[in-house]
Amino acid sequence: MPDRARAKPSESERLGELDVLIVGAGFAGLYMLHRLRSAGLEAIAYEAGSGIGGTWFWNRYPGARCDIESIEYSYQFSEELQRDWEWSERYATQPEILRYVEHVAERFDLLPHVELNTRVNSATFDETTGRWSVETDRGVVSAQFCIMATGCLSSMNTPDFKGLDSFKGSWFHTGRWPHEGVDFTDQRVGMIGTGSSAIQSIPLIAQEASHLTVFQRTASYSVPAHNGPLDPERVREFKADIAGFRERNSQLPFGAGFKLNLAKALESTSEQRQSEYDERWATGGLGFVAAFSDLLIDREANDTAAEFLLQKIRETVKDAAVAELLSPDLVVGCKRLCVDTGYFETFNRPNVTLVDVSKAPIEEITRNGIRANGEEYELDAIVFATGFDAMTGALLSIDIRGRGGMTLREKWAEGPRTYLGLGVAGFPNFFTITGPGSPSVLSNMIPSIEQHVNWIADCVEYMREHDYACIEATEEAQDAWVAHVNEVANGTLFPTCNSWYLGANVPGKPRVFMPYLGFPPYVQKCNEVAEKGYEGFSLDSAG
Ligand code: N01
Repeated sequence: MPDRARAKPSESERLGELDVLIVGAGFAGLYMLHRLRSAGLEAIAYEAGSGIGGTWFWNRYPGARCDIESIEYSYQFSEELQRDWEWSERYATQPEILRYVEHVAERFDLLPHVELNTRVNSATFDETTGRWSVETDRGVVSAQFCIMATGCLSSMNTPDFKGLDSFKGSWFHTGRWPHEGVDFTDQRVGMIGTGSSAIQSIPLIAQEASHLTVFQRTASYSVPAHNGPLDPERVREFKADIAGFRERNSQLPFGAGFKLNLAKALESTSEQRQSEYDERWATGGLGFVAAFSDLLIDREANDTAAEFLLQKIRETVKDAAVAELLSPDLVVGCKRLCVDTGYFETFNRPNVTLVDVSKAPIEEITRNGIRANGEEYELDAIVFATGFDAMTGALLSIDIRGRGGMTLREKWAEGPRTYLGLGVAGFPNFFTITGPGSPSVLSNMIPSIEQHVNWIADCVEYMREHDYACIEATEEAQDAWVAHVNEVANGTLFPTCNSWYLGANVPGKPRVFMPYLGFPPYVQKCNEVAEKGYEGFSLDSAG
């Protein structure tokens, strides 16, 4: 994409003042822009990257693809767009998703309203004017509303390993992969991490590198993707009933078309369980967690799924000691289940070594490689597949100040607190798209994004129609929502392991379960709030 940003005066420079400033031009920021501009508002999106696409702009590591099926991981706001666009594979690759985002931006003429290469450093609410003053590395702009479309997994987690500066080889983070790609031919590569990004890239890097050493702190469960060309019959069925397909999926707990089995594992016979798990394994994908309705609620039920997955590891990995190390001792689904193509098989290759760093952390990065368990592993390149400061990292990297100069960092010192993952008490006219406290990462992200964007755009239009200048979540509504989010999570097995859903992967981050579990009840709640004149928010005709 050409760097247009510096070629012409920016829209903000021309306009001086905006109705809405959107931070981020990924799936969320772009659709927000479309909705607001269609409603006649002056809105622009500031994007730190040199291109649009957010997650799909940055995550270009080998094997990067979505773990939600392509026909579901797409916008539904335009019937024509859904009809016209043809996905090529069951799970789309990063380049294909990026092409899709770029197509959408061009089709709906969004690019002139995106300021690329523009990082937002601070956003301050001015109580006298009732407007946000937003400072970027290119100047200051004023807007009535500030909308954060900063993504849930966009702020990288790069652990502070001692000695990284001394490493004489090259190093990369999966979340900021070089656009020109990396050639690992004849290189000794070290990979730190075994989450989704690592599991997708390990099989491909192992084929290229002379040797791959994987440093594993926590083993992950993974199910096969069984990826391949998209079945034309499936596409035909989808296009024959797009609205029905979307509506049915929106009624499912994760807002994604995982075939839900209402039976309980503990009330089924071992033959029924085996048959259900076999079928899910043969189908592949995240739908495995919907095999029984008690899997994510009852530890004993979950153990039956764990045993099935552990058996698959033992059957696949030839070296029993390596298979044992690759076997998680966790609740299935508690950390995000991974979806792979040939991950466990890769450990049968003679050029792949697994190093257990669960009992003692990596000691240091040396000039020549990585020292762990008292041994130095010589490497030419290191890949950090160490994930993200999820859900709050990108928001808190900006100096956001609400009423009384209170910063969001201070407000969230004990963990994020929001009303519906949409608004924050003390921060008027400020919205977060798929913020903490909304289904977000525990749902199909694109429908969740669209639902949030539609809700916010409807709210802004409602305010205009009713001459309101200012909207703000109340502390009471926020407290009640936070309590409810926790109550729902505590009724499940999700809070029982050290996942990034809890912030447990980032040292010092408060341990708070951030996503809301249950897409359909969440949507219902948001609709009710809007129908009741934005219940739980205070609305004012002056700032
Ligand atoms: O990150 P992760 P990710 N020393 O946090 C390890 C989405 N996504 O980028 O588990 C040693 O899952 C860490 O160990 P531990 C998806 O939602 C989707 O892989 O903390 N190791 C872990 O093994 C996913 O869940 C797709 O003990 C260290 C790994 O690094 C989310 O993004 C693809 C360490 C990080 O795993 C994040 O996935 C990719 C240390 N100091 C991502 N610090 C698809 O759509 C961290 N680790 C398929």
